[in-house]
Amino acid sequence: MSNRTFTMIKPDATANGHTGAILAIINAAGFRIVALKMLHLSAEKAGEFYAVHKERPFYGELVEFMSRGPISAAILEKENAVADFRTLIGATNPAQAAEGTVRKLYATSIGENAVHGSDSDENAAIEGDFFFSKLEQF
Ligand code: 3AN
Repeated sequence: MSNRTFTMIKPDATANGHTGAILAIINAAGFRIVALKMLHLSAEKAGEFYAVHKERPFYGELVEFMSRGPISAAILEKENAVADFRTLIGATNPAQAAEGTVRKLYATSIGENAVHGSDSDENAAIEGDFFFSKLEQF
């Protein structure tokens, strides 16, 4: 089991001014931020990041949304990081997200759901390396 996961604060949460609040929740839950940057993905880069979802009906919408405005990307460290972070952010659909989770607090829909969290140790490493060189991971 790895102790790292990867997250993005998505364009909706960024535009709504929730970046600081979400980072504070992440820290308060015991995650250490070991890489962090704010950037605006091109549609091409967003499409590359979400290539695993290429065949899903919402792929075009997802790429359009993720390239709509700036995001914050981060690598987080904590024991059992992947599973614990998914618990912290809540269900993909905010209507089903548990009370107190980041998506319950800040997501507006299943598509615009405030944050991303890796779904496996393997993907956490791939996704972190997509955004950060080894020199930028502490
Ligand atoms: P999660 O981010 O909770 O792991 P996935 O991997 O099923 O969820 O989906 C990846 C992203 O695709 C979600 N974060 C969400 O932004 C978007 N998405 C998932 N399902 C839908 C849907 N039915 N309609 C629009 N966007 C969706």
